Amino acid sequence: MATLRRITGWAVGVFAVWGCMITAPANAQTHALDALTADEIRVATETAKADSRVAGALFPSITLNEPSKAEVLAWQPGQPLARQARVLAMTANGVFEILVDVGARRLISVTERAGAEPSITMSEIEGLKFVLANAEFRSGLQKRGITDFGKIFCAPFSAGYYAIPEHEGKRVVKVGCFDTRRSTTNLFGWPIERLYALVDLRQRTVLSVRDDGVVPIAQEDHNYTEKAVGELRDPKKPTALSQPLGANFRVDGQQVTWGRWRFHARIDARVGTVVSLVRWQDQSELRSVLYQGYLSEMFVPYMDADYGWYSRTYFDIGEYGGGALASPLKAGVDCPATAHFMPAVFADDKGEPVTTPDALCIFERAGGDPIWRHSEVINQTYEGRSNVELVLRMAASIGNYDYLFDWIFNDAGEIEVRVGATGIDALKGVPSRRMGDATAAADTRYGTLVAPNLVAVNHDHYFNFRLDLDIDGPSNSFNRDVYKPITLPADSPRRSIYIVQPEIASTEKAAQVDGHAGPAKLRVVNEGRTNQVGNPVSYEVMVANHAQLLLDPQDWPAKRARFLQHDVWVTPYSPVERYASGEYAFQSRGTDGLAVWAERDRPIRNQDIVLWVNIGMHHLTRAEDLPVMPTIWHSFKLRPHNFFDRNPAIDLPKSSDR
Ligand SMILES: [Cu+2]
Repeated sequence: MATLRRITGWAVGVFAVWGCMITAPANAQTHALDALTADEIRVATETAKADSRVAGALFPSITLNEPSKAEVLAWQPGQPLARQARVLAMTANGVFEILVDVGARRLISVTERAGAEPSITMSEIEGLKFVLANAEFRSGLQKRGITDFGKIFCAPFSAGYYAIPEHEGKRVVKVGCFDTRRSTTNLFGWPIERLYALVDLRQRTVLSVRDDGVVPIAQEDHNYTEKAVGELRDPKKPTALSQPLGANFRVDGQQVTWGRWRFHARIDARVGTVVSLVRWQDQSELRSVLYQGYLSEMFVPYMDADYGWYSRTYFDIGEYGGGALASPLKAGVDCPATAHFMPAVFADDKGEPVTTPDALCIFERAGGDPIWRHSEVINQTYEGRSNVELVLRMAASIGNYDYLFDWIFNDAGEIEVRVGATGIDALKGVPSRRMGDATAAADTRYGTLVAPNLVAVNHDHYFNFRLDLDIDGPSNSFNRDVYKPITLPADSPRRSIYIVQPEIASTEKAAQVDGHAGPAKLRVVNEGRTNQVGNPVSYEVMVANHAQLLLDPQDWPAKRARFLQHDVWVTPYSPVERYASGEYAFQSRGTDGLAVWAERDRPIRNQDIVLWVNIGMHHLTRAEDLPVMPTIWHSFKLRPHNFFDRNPAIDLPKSSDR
């Protein structure tokens, strides 16, 4: 194991677990940003229940209420620590935001939020069985040959917001079911199509049933166990990562040290992985890069006009919760066998703690790539170093889809954020079995026939990341290096080149970036600090995958997802501006969130600023997506730009090569 730099106040008593070094401080000290423990969740629930209005409430979320940024930055291990919980309570009468001082077991505040609709809770999903008591819905199922209602799975599809008068004041989902008679691993392969119940989750009533006619249920096997797949190819000889001397990272509670990098990582029930206090140990100085980063929202609009489908425009993070749906990672498949696994504790909607084992994994990987090299033909010299990176990973299973969320750190000071999409396409039952069928043209207007009786509906996936970059401290500016082609004077043999024009944005609107506006490099700059030759220090944000939302801006889903109007936004830091879709995404109306905040056009130069980066994809479906999709990755990268005086990976010794 390589020598690890010791961080002041950490690391006392070192022992090895799972092949990596875990340090147990003598006085186990909670970090200011640690997720709530099981005990803290219990105290939060108990304390919140002391308010009579909360009697009988469901708790859609109970999470850490972070100390202020100033407090976190000033805090040193060993100092007393205020621990607060943010409790969301939902009753038939209202929604309450409750702040609890967990240490003092004291109610700080209870605020009623009129009209707020929290994310869908597990109790609401489990309670959907009342739909099957509806005679019209039962009759619709029977018409489709379903007589055993124990052999179906009914899903709550969030119904969005469309200013439909009958929906006003209600907590609306559309319920559609799947035939599970043949199902082992795949719950979504046999849709019972064109039969939907519109449901009010609050009153637990069926508002209406829509039956647009019987569609045959798929007959083929869409499971994906080895047995279901059929003949298997010959097994491969093992290809495994091996770390015979142990790993090079250190995990201390929720703090991670690897190479020059130090950061804190927790899983939040709503947004999933939250990476905080990302810093680079530069000689004796711990230099700040990213105060905090997380996925603030996802948006997955389906492109199908039919009744059961037009409303499928999911805000997965705000409507369902990305972190609470973390699925345990399997060693040797989801993460290398050498990985270190960490559990996550969440609150269920009764306010009880629930532990998800192996929710996060951390591992190093050497992919056989050089981090840098040069071979010189003239004097026959060669120097190169291998790239080893550190990966922090979680996976969320949100309905039919599985998403992998990676934060990847390397020795060149770069951070890559990758989102992997796998799992099962949303499938629509159709009469067509082959493209030659008379019904095929109509059936495939909105998607691809991927198997007999199944169309995978076209859709998009968007991911909005909130990145509170603090490049050598909070006072930063947003700079766009615009590549500008110029024509050279007539006496020049060369006709054209480009020059680079830096443009520092003074306000929010000036900083909004649209990829189609032309090529530019985007950087967060600290204008108050320079590197050795006098250039201001900065980090570049390199976005590999933008996708443009093609919806009419006046269409309700687009109004609710206005954070997709620009590829990159910059706002001044505000602790209450946390999610691009606003605090409450379920049935939101576009009256909260990034686009609303940015309307103020606040000053952002030499301020504590936050970047909001959108990445996305159009998913034109295909046969290979079945029965489970091969993982497709989308990403962006944070990359130092004049932050250092030279290549920060230049000091890697040859003995690190793999
Ligand atoms: Cu997709």
